[in-house]
Amino acid sequence: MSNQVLDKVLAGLMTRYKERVPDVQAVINAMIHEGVIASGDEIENDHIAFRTMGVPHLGIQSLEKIFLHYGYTRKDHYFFPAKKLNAYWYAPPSPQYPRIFISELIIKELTDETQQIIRSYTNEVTADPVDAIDLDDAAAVDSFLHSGLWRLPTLEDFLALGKESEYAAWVIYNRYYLNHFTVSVHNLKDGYNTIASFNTFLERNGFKLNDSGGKIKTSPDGNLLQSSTVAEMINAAFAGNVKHMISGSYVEFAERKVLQQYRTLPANEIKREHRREGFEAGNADKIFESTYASQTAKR
Ligand code: OOG
Ligand code: NI
Repeated sequence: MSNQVLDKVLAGLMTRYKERVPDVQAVINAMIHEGVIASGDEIENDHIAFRTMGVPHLGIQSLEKIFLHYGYTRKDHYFFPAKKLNAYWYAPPSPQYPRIFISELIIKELTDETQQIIRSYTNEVTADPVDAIDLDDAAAVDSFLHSGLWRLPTLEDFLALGKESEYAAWVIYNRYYLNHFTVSVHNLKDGYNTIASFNTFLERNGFKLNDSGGKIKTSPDGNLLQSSTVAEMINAAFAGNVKHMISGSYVEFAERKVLQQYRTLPANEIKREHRREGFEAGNADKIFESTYASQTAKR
């Protein structure tokens, strides 16, 4: 079942994302060049991800309303104590749509100074902005996702936030821009259908991978394997038109293995529901670092 409004909202997110992250088209071109796909439309998008500030009127509870309206279902919760983040993943209304991963910074656990900087921006939002949008109007949702929720930050505030939470600094500037999309590798041809072989292909083509905790992040059950590029740098314009290079977004890759009980099924009968679902906190914890200076320094 397809939903034209959701199709348009997802297309709008992908358009902005591709403009900000040249690696997206570069990965697609490399896949075409090596005969893995004939066009970018063949890529299965495993999931997309957003980051939010956990304050009244914003955060997960606000952003999720958009996707719940399109038939997404909230699934498991994940908690990242060191990074002070909560997250949920959302299952799509039908399998042709990507899963969604939304995380949120737990503001009240930060130092007073950092909280004060964040609230000086987020306090400009005095009612849940999603409640004011007609969610059946794709253009309205698209413009909401790509417009400022608060004033343009100063570079000084951005740098101060980054000292305590690189996630906070990322969100204050990048807001709801797509954090990543995810190439599903398990249905690709042999030589490309595992994370190990796909990483080899990526590195052969010059892409830089996040190596926090190792280049391959593996769930304890062994069935969800993920990797990601280090975020693309963008020449950000701060208040007063002060320019500074900061982390933008990145590209992720995921391999979901067929669950043990379905391994005897013929290959052509394997569908999404036969593979490992959901996410994994241990993998995610390291993937977040794709936008952190410790990783982007590798560019
Ligand atoms: C999300 C990191 C986690 C996953 O697939 O586990 C993630 C982020 O960087 O905002 O994408
Ligand atoms: Ni992800």
